[in-house]
Amino acid sequence: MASQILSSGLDKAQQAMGGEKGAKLNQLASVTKDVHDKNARITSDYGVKQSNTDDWLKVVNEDKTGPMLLEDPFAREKIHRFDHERIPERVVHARGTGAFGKFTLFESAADVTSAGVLTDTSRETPVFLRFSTVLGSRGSADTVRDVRGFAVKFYTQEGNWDIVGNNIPVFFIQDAIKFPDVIHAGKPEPHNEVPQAQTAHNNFWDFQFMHPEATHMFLWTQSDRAIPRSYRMMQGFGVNTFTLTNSKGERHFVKFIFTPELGVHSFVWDEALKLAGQDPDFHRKDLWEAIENGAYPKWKFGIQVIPEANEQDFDFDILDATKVWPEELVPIRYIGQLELNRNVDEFFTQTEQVAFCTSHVVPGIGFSDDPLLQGRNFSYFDTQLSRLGVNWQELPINKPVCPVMNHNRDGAMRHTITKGTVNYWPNRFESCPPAAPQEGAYVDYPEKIAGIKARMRSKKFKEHFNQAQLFYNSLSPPEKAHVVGALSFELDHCEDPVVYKRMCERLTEIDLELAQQVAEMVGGDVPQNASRPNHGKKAKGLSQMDYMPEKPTIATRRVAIIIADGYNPLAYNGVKAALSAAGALPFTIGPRRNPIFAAGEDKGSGKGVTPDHHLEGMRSTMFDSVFIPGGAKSIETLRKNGRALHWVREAFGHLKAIGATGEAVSFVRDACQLPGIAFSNSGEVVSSYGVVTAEHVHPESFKEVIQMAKGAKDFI
Ligand code: HDD
Repeated sequence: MASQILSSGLDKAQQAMGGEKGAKLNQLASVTKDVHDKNARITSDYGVKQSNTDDWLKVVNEDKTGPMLLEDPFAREKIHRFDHERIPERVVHARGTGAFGKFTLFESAADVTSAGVLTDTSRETPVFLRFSTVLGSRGSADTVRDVRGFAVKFYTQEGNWDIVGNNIPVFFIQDAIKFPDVIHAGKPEPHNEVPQAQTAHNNFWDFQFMHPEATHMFLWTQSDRAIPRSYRMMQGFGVNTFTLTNSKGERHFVKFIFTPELGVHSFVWDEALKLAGQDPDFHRKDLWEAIENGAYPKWKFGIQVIPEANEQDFDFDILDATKVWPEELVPIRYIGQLELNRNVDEFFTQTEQVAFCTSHVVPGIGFSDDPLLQGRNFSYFDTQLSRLGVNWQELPINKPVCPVMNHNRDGAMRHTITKGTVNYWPNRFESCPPAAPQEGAYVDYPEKIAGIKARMRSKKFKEHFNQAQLFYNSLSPPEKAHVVGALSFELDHCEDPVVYKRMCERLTEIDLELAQQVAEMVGGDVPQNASRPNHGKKAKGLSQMDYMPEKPTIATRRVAIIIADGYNPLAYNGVKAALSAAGALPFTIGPRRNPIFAAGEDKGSGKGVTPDHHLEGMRSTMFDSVFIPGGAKSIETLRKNGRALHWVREAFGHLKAIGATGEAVSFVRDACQLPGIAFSNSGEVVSSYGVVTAEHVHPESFKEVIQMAKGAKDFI
């Protein structure tokens, strides 16, 4: 039976990965049990089979009622286990989701590092990636405005390497000692625990004003980057400056970057707000759905490298985590690919128990004196001790795939049984000695340090606004408008005039027009002069418009097709087939989730189409695009349905691609009610403002709908 359990745990992806390349999944399979195993029976935790787990043992009278017996070991075990099911949630990044995958290299970085994972192009390194929001509790909504965590565990042959990154390349603070302050200020306020998973409150913005160093980062959080459409459509950044050392012992400073194959895309704010209530698990489900459908998300992995000798060549400090390294100065060298291809088997033991440490690096990779990183290196290990206990690295999801052996022992929940009579080094048997460098031991870089003990920052750390301006200037006009909207929303939620008025002043350090627009909206004093001139410089790679996919694609995009009885089957079937062929996910939506009949289809003998959902069950926000086929009777019904009308209007307001044929053209025109849009009124296919209409069903119209749906928001 044991081998059956093992092999049933080996799914297709794992078998495909095979051998050494499937090292992590094979390891996990050895501790995986299958609840669907036909031979499985309920036992107590101590292994005794149980006949009834529904009724507590009682002393019963003839009516079968009576007091329960404390004696019942099974009932007590079940309740006691339940009482202790929860562990502390992460103090930040509590809400998240994860998946397995692989990391491959297409170019060796042997010129800058000796790390096997970055030099051996024949390797397939297993990975686990956990995405998260930062401020919300474990049960909070996915789509809130927040930074997203992007934490990758590489199970390398030389030990685990963790990149604990975010989807934004900079951070709020420069020194780790400020971390508790920035998090306290962002989390719900202490007196009433309000608001949940929001930065739209007094304390957060008070902190931002008190810390000019946060200016660059808060601007990123007010941009579209903080409301991603999908975890699959955002970048990942290691943020901190690490180092790479090559086999000659030469050291380089490095930043790590992941760029998604699908491009970088976001919601509009209204969508994100609504989805937080309509589908709080939207991102979690989106990732799960894509992987289950075989649409494996992929990121290009890049490094930005600065030789040690060039550390002082820049007008910012390259160890300052509130700064990016502009690509014009330090190009990104893309050398690898990360792919996610397998969902977890169990959320708690995998996604919840996975634990990352910035301090976990492998030979060839090291730290820098980045004061945020140095503090992080202390914090992560420490937090795992309170969250998971001292033996957290023995948990299956955290366990390295290479051998682990040392003289660390004991502690709560120790699993490994280490045989032998000594638990210290050196010992008379010379058992378990340290490794030599040629055996792959980690070699510390012999950095020369001389200095005085002081609580200080370097001079360059004190400049806070140049890159905030650089970021703002690099945004496209719609992105800038979104920043104005976001700041206006957030500061409107601050009741204390001291907070919002000061923040309006702070914005004059970035851009006068930005400050004026926001001040006007939120009740600040509208400034007449900038605190400093905007230098006007721009850099590439900061606007997310720079990350449109190389090949525009509709793959994995969710498209709603709305029909009612009497719809035109030619248009419905044609668009549905075209969407599926292009890798999109079409969902049929009708007034009911019972068969809907096409024009000319006899209700008595016809089978009809059973919609995936009904109009009350879903909302336009859950889809990227909407198509409505014609059919006089169908459109007559939809015209009377407020939900259908609102669907089209809302989708248009959210800049989504909308397609309509035949009678649906006038329906969409009436729903959108915007004079500027052109509609088809004869045989032609017309595309206007993301709305594609065709009076006649025509293969061209399907193509055009798909083309438009590939990027309506970006296109508009
Ligand atoms: Fe952190 C979790 C990312 C600064 C202390 N952090 C955590 C996670 C991510 C980040 C993605 C979730 C990991 C997971 O999925 O389990 N943190 C960052 C980035 C930072 C950063 C990109 C800036 C460059 N963090 C930072 C500082 C400190 C911490 C300066 C403390 C001095 N972070 C923690 C933590 C957490 C954490 C308290 C909570 C749960 C955990 O570590 O495992 O230790």
